[in-house]
Amino acid sequence: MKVEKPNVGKVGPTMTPKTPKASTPKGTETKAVTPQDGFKGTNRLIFKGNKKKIEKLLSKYNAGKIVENLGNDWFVADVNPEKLPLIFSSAPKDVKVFHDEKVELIKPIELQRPPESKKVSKPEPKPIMVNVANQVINVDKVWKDFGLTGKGIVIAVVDTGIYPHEDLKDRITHFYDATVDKEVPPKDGNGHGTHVAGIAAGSGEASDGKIKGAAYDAEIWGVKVLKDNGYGSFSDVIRGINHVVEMAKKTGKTVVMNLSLGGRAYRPWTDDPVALAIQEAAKAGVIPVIAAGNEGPRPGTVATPGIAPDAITVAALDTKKTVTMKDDDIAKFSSRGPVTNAPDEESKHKPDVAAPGVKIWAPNAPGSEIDQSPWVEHSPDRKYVALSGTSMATPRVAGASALVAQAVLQVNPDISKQDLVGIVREALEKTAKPLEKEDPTDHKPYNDYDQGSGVIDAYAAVKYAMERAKELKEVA
Ligand SMILES: [Ca+2]
Repeated sequence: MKVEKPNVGKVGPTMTPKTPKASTPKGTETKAVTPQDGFKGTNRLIFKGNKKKIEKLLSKYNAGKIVENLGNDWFVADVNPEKLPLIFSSAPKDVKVFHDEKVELIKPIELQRPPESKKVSKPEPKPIMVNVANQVINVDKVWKDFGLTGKGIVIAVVDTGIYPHEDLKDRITHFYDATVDKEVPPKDGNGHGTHVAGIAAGSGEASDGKIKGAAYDAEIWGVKVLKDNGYGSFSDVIRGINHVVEMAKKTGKTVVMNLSLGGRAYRPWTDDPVALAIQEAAKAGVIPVIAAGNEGPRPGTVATPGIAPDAITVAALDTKKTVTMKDDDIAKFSSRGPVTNAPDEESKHKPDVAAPGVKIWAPNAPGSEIDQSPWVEHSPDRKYVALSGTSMATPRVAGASALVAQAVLQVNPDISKQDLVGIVREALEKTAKPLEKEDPTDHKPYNDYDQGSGVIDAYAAVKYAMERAKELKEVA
């Protein structure tokens, strides 16, 4: 019997990026930036390629020098602004050149209140709502029937950091601040990364188990790539991604990487450095789960690096706080496909799956920007906050991915990391349940540009993945 190898990506081995255009890409013209943005300047170029060749190119035109090594043959150089066009047009074919650009966390909806709503008084703290999210995607059934909890799997949270909340602190085994290139104790002055980590892997310790992440016994790595105000640069995000890949190689661990961040995607993924770094991570056996963005319901709003073909890109479901899916909708804010400027038909199709992302309770980082926001609802003890966004939908999928990966490794411990990436993705997509109703935002039936394959079903995905892992073991 011939068993098909899982498809790691939708696009296949199209890893050769196109040579960047000689002109300045649209949208990267000089912008007013301040150092507080976490963005270090418009004269910084990101290079991918052989260091000697890059140095030769820079010195030939006396254009500047390499100032940062981002890992995996990615570098940053400070370049004389007058020489920028020359460097773009003169780079050898095997050296890729990109502008360093600004990136930001995908802001929770609660923090995007229109100015007039500032008159509204802060919501009164209410008793903690039990999240229905784990039930909706059948994660609780995976815990109960299979005893899978994410144990032995790493979830790397590439975000604003992680506060050592009771629900998380015992399992944060590694913390790296990519914005200063240092290992430091876990911290999060923003609160976004803490909330995200809790949705992926929180134990529920501070809530008697009420507010749990999907993979509540997974190991957690925190990678801070965004400043406390939520902004950062492509270069720091690439450094963070490469750090996760290096750590995965060094430890041999199975790693799911969550990115609830993004920037406007105005170029094909083949010309986008962060999307390319994600592609490399997936090829190296790391499972990338990425938020679609909160720019919906307008079509063509999926953010980068969510446009990367090998990313599992996540849309936000509004469960209406009920377990039944009959009343569910894709959240209005959830970014919709098709991917703009996709280089081919296949990579137009994003997002990939959907998961609950409206009013999600998860750990609060005390003193953080989110904690201090007057628009955010807290639990009475202030241990948890409720937030909405594709940022909140994504880590639930990352947690479910960890459960699926754990199941696959139980059946087939010798499976290659690349096959594992492919099986996790395939299992989540093939078993997802699409909403079969009208999207109230455009009065058309929901399609795959709204919800991808549909709402994930962790239980069905685990069963599917175990079968596939068994098949692969038999042919090995
Ligand atoms: Ca519902």
